[in-house]
Amino acid sequence: MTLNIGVIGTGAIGREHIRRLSHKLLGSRVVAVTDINLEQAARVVQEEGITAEVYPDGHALVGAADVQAVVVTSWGPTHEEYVLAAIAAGKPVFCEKPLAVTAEGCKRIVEAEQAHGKRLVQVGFMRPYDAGYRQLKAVIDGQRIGEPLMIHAAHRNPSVGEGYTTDMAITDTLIHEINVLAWLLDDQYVSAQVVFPRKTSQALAHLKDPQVVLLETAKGVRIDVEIFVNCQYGYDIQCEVVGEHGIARLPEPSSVQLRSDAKLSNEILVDWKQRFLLAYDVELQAFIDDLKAGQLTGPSSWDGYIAAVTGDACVNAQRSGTIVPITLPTRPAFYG
Ligand code: NAI
Ligand code: ISE
Repeated sequence: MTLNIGVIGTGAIGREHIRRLSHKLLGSRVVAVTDINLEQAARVVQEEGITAEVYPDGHALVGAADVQAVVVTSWGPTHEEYVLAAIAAGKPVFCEKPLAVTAEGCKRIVEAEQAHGKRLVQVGFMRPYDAGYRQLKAVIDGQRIGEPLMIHAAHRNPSVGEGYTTDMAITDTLIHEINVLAWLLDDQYVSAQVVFPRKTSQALAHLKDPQVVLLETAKGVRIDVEIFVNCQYGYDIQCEVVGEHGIARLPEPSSVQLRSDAKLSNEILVDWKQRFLLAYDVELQAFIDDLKAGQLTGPSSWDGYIAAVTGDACVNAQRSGTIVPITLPTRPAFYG
């Protein structure tokens, strides 16, 4: 049985997901799309060679009789509205990060989903589906380096647009490390601090870039994450776990080692589309397969809420310059 999916937002990642849901993954097809730019939506349908109806807005798409599941890839501030609409319609929904732009918004989704009585939401935290992060977790869980003591991480984008703001380094970018590092360590955060190194001349006037976020976990692990979104040279994700008797590093994406012109070089990827291509495939295939099996098991609304609570503390730390305590609520039994 093929899952009929409606996609809200046909921009960069929306088009990527439409392509994988239509031509790459097993058991799904896109039957409906929408975007506030309806011309773009129609163009994507035509260029991707799919038979999908273009709906006037997200609510019409959610209500469409042939839409069995919803994928939300519109701008972050619109996510809460559409996820709540899908829950109200009793339809499963895959929502790209962030689940909502505030912790309160995420909490409203958690409450609505619990009132519905069954999990309907998967959040687009794809890094736990990345093969490199899974290998890293296997090393940690296998006690290959002893107990983790520190993590040194970096999240580097080559550049960002003029609409990218200092707090988005947390809510739009660091949110991936917030999610994946807690998963890696099976731990949770207790405090956050943000420091600002010398600003790069490549950042627009309004943007503080780079930033270094210092996190402490309940088990006492100290984490530093460099966020540098105008690094120029490429899209570079680094993660090094320092344990009691060893160090484990996130594998570099595989690339040919070139010896030429008296140089030794490897290519560096330039954006998230390629760097996490397979992870996006795996997370969405898991969404499809879980729905067929009758139970979602991927990143939940609760994970989205916890990430937002942690993100809010980091934004507070950006603004205050102080160490901000993080108090996370207890996970309800509903979320396993
Ligand atoms: P984008 O700007 O390329 O695409 C967003 C699309 O949503 C645009 O076409 C816009 O017209 C449409 N849109 C905005 N408001 C809408 C509404 N009310 N109803 C319907 N369509 C609406 O942005 P991008 O980069 O594709 O990001 C979209 C979302 O995906 C963001 O939340 C972002 O955080 C997330 N994302 C996640 C990534 C990941 O690694 N998991 C990577 C890139 C984006
Ligand atoms: C973007 O929205 C993503 O989620 C990418 O994975 C991240 O690397 C980038 O910084 C965000 O803007």
